[in-house]
Amino acid sequence: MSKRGRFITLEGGEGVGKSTNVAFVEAWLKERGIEVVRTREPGGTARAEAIRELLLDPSPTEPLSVDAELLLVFAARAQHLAEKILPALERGAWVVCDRFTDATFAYQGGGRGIDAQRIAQLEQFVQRGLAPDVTLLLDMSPEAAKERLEGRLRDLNTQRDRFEQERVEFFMAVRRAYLERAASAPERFALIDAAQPLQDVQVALSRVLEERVAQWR
Ligand code: Z5A
Repeated sequence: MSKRGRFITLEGGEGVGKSTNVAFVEAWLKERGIEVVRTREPGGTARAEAIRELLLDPSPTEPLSVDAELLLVFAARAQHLAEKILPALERGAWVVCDRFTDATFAYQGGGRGIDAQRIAQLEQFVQRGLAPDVTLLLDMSPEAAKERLEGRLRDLNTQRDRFEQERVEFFMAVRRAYLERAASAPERFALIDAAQPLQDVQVALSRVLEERVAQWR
């Protein structure tokens, strides 16, 4: 039987460089001969991506209730776990995921104000104890991250999604919640300064990966 794979997540506010660095982490692991499944949340499978559409839809005609948002996030996660994450880990592949449940504690908890214990109940129900082996938290000020995204929104001429329309106070609360979670589980989290030039961010990520891979192999 193959050894269970490792589960690596990247977290942080919008525009901190998660998508860019998920690709970097995937390439770094593949260069070392590791089978990698790269994925993201909300989403990662066809049905979970359909739920993502509902979550991001900025249509003002029917506001999404805070509880419905929380349950949709976990419905997408349940599907993602069953269809993609758990089968990959079980066959020995490593999973690199752009956001996971820490995002729920940060956005629905810190941002929307849902009690962390309620989120933890759903986490237990859906994940049955599964947690990432390491979480790479890319941290920078929301104002600076927003500036990065403004350029992209202008270049691509795209509409802001439901979360991108939130005010800076929302993203400050999200950042605080992420930092509190990192402080409460320092053995799982690696905190990376995402305001550095990309090359320096990736040097920092490589250091963490080298250390963890050496421990795990
Ligand atoms: N959400 C939730 O509420 N609850 C949950 O449980 C989960 C999610 C799982 C969609 O996520 C939304 O779902 C999310 C929270 C919610 N909304 N928000 N906010 P998403 O991951 O798709 O959304 P996102 O965070 O907005 O992704 P993003 O805008 O693509 O940001 P990113 O992936 O962190 O950044 P990036 O695309 O890699 O980089 C942004 C730009 O900066 C790009 O032009 C890069 O080339 C540039 N960049 C990257 N790094 C650097 C450095 N170091 N220097 C300079 N420029 C850089």
